[in-house]
Parts: sequence; structure tokens; C-alpha cells
Amino acid sequence: MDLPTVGKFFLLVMLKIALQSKGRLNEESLSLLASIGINVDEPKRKFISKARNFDIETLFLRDDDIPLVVASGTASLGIVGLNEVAEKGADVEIVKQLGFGGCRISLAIPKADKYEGLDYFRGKRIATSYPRILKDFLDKNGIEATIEIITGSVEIAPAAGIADCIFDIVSSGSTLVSNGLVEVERVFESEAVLIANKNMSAQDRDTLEEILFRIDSHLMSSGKKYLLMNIPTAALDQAVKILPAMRSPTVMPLASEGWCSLHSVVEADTLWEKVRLLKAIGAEGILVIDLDKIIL
Ligand code: PRT
Ligand code: ZN
Repeated sequence: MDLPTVGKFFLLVMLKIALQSKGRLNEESLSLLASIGINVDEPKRKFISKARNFDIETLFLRDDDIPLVVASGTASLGIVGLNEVAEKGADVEIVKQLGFGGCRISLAIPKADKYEGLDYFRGKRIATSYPRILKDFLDKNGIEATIEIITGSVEIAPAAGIADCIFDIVSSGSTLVSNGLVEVERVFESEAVLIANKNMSAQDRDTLEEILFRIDSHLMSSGKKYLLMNIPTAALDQAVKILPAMRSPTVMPLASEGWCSLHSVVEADTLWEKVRLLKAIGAEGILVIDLDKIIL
């Protein structure tokens, strides 16, 4: 094969990633890709698009279709809720939990009902869009019940007389409350995941490695802040104990004698407590900076 043909061949087999076309995961999937330097313009009429600055094509699909599209190899990668992967029984590799789209699938019953445990569900009609996950749970617990498959607005099923109780996605819980239901069993924890075809080409695997490297650097920086301050050299030992950084804080001498500059990375939710402790030992001129990436 001469070189131009090889080039053409690579273009034809560019890695494809399946993303939700609209819905709860669409925006965060695109912004995750943007944050790792992969900018995708959503096509107006087509379902396929190409990233502007990375050799990758995006397929925009309903979330229900993503697990099987990846399992079949039509796309090598996908971003979808773990709930959809489990429900479709898709034979894909779960490569990475992405830290957004968090929810759970729970059993919920009318709030007027007394609940004393799983026996409640024996002989009941349970409405759900997740029959496979529900059946698996009921079988494991030896509960016989009727599963009513409903694709939308599962929460209205008890009031509509279609079912006695429901098995549905819960996030804040407010949908249950406004429908007079109460969550009694959390069955399945979910979040958005990066999934991969198990038999992807070596070339796609290389691209996946690069994407994973970038995602890890991005995820590692989230929830962290970069701190810089001036500190009396005499207080340095105490400061290092307050600031356990990735290795240890960076220390640089200052022009004024007896002082140094200290740099460190801290968890955002411990920031104010650390600042209080550092001020108490004489830290001054404290700068707090948002972190974009941490590359180890
Ligand atoms: O059109 P398409 O098929 O692509 O989308 P969809 O309508 O099937 O799914 P979509 O966009 O609603 O959700 C996509 C994914 O987001 C789900 O598969 C979950 O992995 C995840 N996710 C996270 C949620 C929620 N949170 C969520 N709260 N999916 C749905 N909900 C719904 C839930 O069904 C219920 O009606 O929100 C309601 C409950 O929310 P709370 O906050 O009131 O408890
Ligand atoms: Zn869907």
C-alpha cells in the first residue's frame, strides 16, 4: 500500500463516539469533550458530526440506542448512563465513570402504604422502564411480582391505577414527593460512563488511551484549588503538615529574609479550613486559583 492510500484508509476508519442527541447527558457529554480539547459542533440536521480539532466522529443518538451501537461496533465509544448499559445487557467495556448524570433506580410506593421490607412487593404490580434490572433484583430476592413496562411518566402509574408501585429513576426525589410516593429501596446506583467496544481496532484503542489520559487529568483537577501564599520560614514545618500536596508543597525563598513562598493543591471543600489554619501560623498574601488540569 503506498502512503497516500494509507492516509485515506485512516480517514475512513476514524474513531466514532456515540453521544445522547438531546436530554440530560447531552450538554455535559459535550462539555466534558470540550474540556479535554475535543470541540464538537452539534449538527442541525445530520446525526453525525466531526470534531474540529481531533480525529473523532460523533454520532448523536437516543440514549437507549447507545449501549447496543457500541456493543455492535458501529461506534467504538459511547457516553451513556450506567442504567442504560445494564438494562440493555450490552456486552461493552465500562471504561470510566464520568462523575455526572448521577441518579439511582429505586422502588417507590404510595406514601399511605405501610412498608416493612421487601415482602411488601410480593404479588404487586410494579411499573417501570427498567424491567431487566427490576427482574434481576426481584429474582435475587425471591420476590414474585408483576412487572408493568411503561416507557414514560412511570411515576403516575399508581395514581392512574396501572400499577401498585414503581421502580424508576430518582435524583432529587421531588418527582416522587409530588406524586405522593415514597422511596423505599435504592436498587441501582448510576452515573454517566464512558463505554467501549470490546473488539475495537488497535488504532481506536490508541485514540481511547489518549482520551482517557485527558479525562483523568481533567477529573483529577475537579474539586481542587491551587493555593499560593507567603509564609514565615519558621512556620514552614507546620504549613507542610496542613498542606499535604500531591508530593509535598513547593517552597521558594522570597527576597525578604525569613519568608518563603509556598504553593500547593487542596481539595476545594477543605479550602476555608486550611486558609484559617494557615493564617493562624502567619501566612499572608494567600492566592486561590482555579485548576484546569493536573497532569501527573
Ligand atoms: O431521548 P432519550 O431517550 O435520549 O432520553 P431519555 O428521555 O430516555 O433520558 P433522559 O435525557 O431523561 O436521561 C438520560 C440519563 O440521565 C438517564 O438514563 C440517567 O442515566 C440520567 N439521569 C440522571 C436521569 C435523571 N438524573 C433523572 N432525574 N434520568 C432521568 N431522570 C428523571 C426520572 O425519570 C424521573 O422522571 O427525572 C425524574 C426524577 O427526578 P427527581 O430529581 O425529581 O428525583
Ligand atoms: Zn432514553
